[in-house]
Amino acid sequence: DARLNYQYSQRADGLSNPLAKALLALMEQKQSNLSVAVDLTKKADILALIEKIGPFVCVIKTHVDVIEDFDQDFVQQLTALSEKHRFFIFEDRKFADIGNTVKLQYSSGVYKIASWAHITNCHTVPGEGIVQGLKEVGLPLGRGLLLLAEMSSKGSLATGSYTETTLEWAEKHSDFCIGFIAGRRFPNLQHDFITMSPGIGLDVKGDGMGQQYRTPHEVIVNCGSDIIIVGRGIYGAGRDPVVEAQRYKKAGWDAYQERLTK
Ligand code: 5FU
Repeated sequence: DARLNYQYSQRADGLSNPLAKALLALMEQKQSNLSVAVDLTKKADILALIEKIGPFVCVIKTHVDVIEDFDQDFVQQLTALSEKHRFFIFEDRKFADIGNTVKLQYSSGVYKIASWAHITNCHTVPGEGIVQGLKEVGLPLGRGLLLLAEMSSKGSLATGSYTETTLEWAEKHSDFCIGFIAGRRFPNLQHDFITMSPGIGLDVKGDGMGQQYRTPHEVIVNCGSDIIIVGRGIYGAGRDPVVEAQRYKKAGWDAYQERLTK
């Protein structure tokens, strides 16, 4: 796959979605392929963490349904931080229902995810209609979708023909699908896609609840992924998030540089 040796910014031509192009350009500008998963439950804690690590990331990944005091002000402050520090917002919602329902879940309710999240994702277990439903809402707003082609957790059922069919739907909806959540790059696809990999850790191998960690080098150099997603490795107990964000940013970027010269 020749595109493994392309710079991120050179890959923009292979993707039609404008948000995907902007993300690839930003990664090159900020020299960051680091996405941080900010899985904290208090609005103030999340915003304070993002204020500190924002300069080092290309994407901030949220789970807004775990925030105890979520409100519209959180969205405004998060959006302001994304403009100040220049990162994209990825709500890791993992939609998993029929097209009509996910349209409502994406656009409406308490969270109104489509109104502020540049990127969201979905499972493909309900069939292709989930992509169609999300696309009806997200494409006119300039959003991008990641399909969960694989998961990092032990025993995941997203393998084999499930993963293969997921790739087909991404190809078919490449105007809206910007890439995959997966542990590796998928070869021989017609379009280019951005691969984002969770389950990244430099110090530990797992969390005792099924999470499995691999290093930035392993996923980016050996497996061809594009963006590392790191959560507790950055903000976990006893860690200095600024030190860790810089450490993971460097590990991710060094791995990418190594891949370019392979
Ligand atoms: F799709 C996935 C997956 O396959 N594995 C994950 O771990 C998503 N995740 C998310 O990445 C998960 O919901 C957390 O938000 C984050 C990983 O956090 P950690 O603290 O680095 O384990």
